[in-house]
Amino acid sequence: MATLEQVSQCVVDGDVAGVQGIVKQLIDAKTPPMDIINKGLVAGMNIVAPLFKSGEMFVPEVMESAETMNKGMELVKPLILDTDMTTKGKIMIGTVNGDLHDIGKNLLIMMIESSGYTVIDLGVDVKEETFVSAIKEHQPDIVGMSSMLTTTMMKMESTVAEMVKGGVRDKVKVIIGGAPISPDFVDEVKADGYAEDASTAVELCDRMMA
Ligand code: B1M
Repeated sequence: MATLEQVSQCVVDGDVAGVQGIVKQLIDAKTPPMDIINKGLVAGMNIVAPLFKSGEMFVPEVMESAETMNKGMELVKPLILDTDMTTKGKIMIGTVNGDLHDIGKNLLIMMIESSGYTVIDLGVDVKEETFVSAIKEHQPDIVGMSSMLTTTMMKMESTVAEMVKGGVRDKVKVIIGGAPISPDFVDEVKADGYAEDASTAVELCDRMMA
């Protein structure tokens, strides 16, 4: 019988080939999909993070862990999406200019989509001008920016400034998040809201759309 600990271990080991077999067994055994995400896949990344920080794991190994996490998510994602739901609003999300981290953003997108929003994923390393042209093209209700590096978090401010310059700032609500971001950063970059994780981001969007 497969366990959630085995899923975490696959992520830690970067076992891209093995993770889907274990996740499939858990799905067949009716394990709640959010447990597979939070207690399996994300729990594994939470083991990886301090090992990376302390130098016990290196970039190529962490990339394998990220790939393993994404492989596992592929199987769980359809289970938490309700395709018949009418959309609650349109949310555009991207990782800021210079930043390539996308695991948190992808998890965020999954949770937001599964709660009934239409999501436009701008990907990673999104330039300030790209946010602005995409707002003009898609006219989202909310724009979310993710940053994982202290060296890229100020790109949130330059992106908001570019939105002002492009005449679209007052047409959207701006929300921010990511490991180095704190609630008081909202005022600094002239955003509208902060969420510390994917679930609170959904609550924040719901409050903003109410
Ligand atoms: Co990077 N990395 N990394 N990395 N990496 C961190 C962020 C770091 C803290 C590791 C450390 O402890 N030293 C550190 C940043 C230090 C700092 O700036 N102070 C760091 C560094 C230094 C780097 C490089 C510079 C390393 C190098 O090359 N020497 C490099 C930078 C590349 C670049 O972006 N230009 C780099 C590269 C990488 C990998 C490619 C190896 C890989 C990314 C793979 C990928 O994303 N596809 C990677 C990873 C995996 C990490 C850690 C270990 C894990 C991040 C993660 O995926 N967590 C990370 C350590 C850490 O975070 N403690 C680290 C799991 C994920 C579910 O959580 O992303 O936090 P998280 O997302 C959460 C919340 O933050 C929140 O909700 C999410 C879900 O609950 N959230 C939002 C995120 N965005 C939000 C937006 C919102 C709301 C909530 O509203 C819009």
